[in-house]
Amino acid sequence: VIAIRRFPMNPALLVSGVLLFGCRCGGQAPIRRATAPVTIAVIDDGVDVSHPELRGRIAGNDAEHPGDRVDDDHNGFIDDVNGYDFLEADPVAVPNVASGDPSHGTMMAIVALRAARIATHDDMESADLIKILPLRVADEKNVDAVAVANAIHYASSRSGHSVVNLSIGTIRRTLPGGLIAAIIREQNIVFVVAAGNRGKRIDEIGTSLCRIQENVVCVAAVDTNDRLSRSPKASNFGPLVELAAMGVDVTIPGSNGSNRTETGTSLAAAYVSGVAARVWSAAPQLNAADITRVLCSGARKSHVLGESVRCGIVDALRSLHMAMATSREIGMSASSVLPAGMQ
Ligand SMILES: [Ca+2]
Ligand SMILES: [Ca+2]
Repeated sequence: VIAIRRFPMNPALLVSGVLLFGCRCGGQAPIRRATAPVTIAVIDDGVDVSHPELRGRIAGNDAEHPGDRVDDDHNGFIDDVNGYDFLEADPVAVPNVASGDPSHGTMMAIVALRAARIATHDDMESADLIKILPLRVADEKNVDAVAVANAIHYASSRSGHSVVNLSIGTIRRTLPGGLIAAIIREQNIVFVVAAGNRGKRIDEIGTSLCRIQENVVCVAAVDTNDRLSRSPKASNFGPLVELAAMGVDVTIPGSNGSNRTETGTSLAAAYVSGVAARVWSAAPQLNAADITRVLCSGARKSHVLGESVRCGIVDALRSLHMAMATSREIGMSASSVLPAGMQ
């Protein structure tokens, strides 16, 4: 358990609208509430914005009037009120699914929002600050790397902090230079990338986005016993993978009321995206690099998982507490010095 000391209220933090809450660590501690909006851009195969769990949780665009085929906010995208479809150059980023089953992107959105809320026992008011931005770049078969780069650029143009969820697996053949550049360019975004489901060491896969270290958090999938997911969705692993998160037999609600279970590193990445957004929302003074650091330093070590990932299993509360401590350092000394033990 991370000890959080009580400390005097800092006027600098009050000015920024952030109140520090004490922590009764070890019990149902009052944790720092979400205070700032954070967007989770789901760069995927589209999100069903009418899914019961996503109603009211989509990052809108008030400056854009829907359905009039006019780019009201002059951002280059017509009628982009619920994200954008970069595959079809269309305002409607909904997936092509005929059945009631949620698309991959819809599942990512649901898992991310649940992680943001449940991991910290949030009230709805806090949860409401975290919203999904659907950006479609893939159909059922292929990911369009150019569309991904464009979607990243679009996400960066939105106000407030952004987490980008990239549960799109490895790119075939080679990693496009344009996509790498698009990620590295956006140092104010936390990118959360799925490690992939081939059961391999990431450093042996030349085309993995996890090879980009800068501002990318790579996530492996584990079950409730901290074991990496197994075939046919065997989690990749290795020193280039920072975190592991729950990604085995995750219950996903369909839009028609039925449930199904899913396994894979995509789900684990979405979980971490939700946690990252929640932590950032409570500590908006932190930058993207700070958030990736507190996710890593707050991660739980597991003897079962061992050295399969670099930092451990994502732990929302511990990371939140570390973010608080880091915010305090920033507020008091105007520097981003991290407490001892962080990296
Ligand atoms: Ca527009
Ligand atoms: Ca319009």
